[in-house]
Amino acid sequence: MKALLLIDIQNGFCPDGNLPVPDGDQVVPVANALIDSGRYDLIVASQDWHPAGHGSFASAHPGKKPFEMGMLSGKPQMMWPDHCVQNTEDAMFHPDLNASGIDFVQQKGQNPAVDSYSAFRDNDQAALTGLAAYLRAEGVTALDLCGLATDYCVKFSALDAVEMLPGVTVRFIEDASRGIDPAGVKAAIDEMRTRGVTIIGSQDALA
Ligand code: VGL
Ligand code: ZN
Repeated sequence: MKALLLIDIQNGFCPDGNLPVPDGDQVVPVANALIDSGRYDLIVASQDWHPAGHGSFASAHPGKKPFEMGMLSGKPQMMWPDHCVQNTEDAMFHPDLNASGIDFVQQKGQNPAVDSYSAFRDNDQAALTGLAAYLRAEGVTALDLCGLATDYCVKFSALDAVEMLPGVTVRFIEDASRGIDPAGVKAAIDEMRTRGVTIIGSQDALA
């Protein structure tokens, strides 16, 4: 059972969004080719889905500016611009993404007191989203992931997939992903590889 996990391909992370990832929209045609390829038995997408005033937003911390470090529930936290607020345009999937091909959507980041980069669990690892149980129940044995952003939500989702889905082959599709910071992207790819994630291109996934 082969699954594709599309991470946060939302307006908010594309060039006109509130937390734009450079060239974030360029993952859309690649993601569509993967969705339409017939290579996957199951297509899952995550959606960053914050309540207004979420604690990861700089605007919730007087005196803090976006992209500074701050604190959230006693832990260091990157202060983000307000982004992907539930039910807003910023939180919708990119309009060109073939969303009709998605079988299951996993929302995350609803708890205002903790951020959730991973589609599998909150950053403090206390609360699970239920995605691992869903993929296990579906009998998934191979998981390919891609999307936005490589150095945050894609990386943490890939590492959690390796840890929480023992026996499942996990691959990261590099050209179907974009990151926020070039040095962060390189470090993220190195870390994923070290932790057992195979790095591939979409041509490998489509082969
Ligand atoms: C993300 C920062 C904050 C992501 C989500 O999808 O990579 N990054 N929220
Ligand atoms: Zn977020």
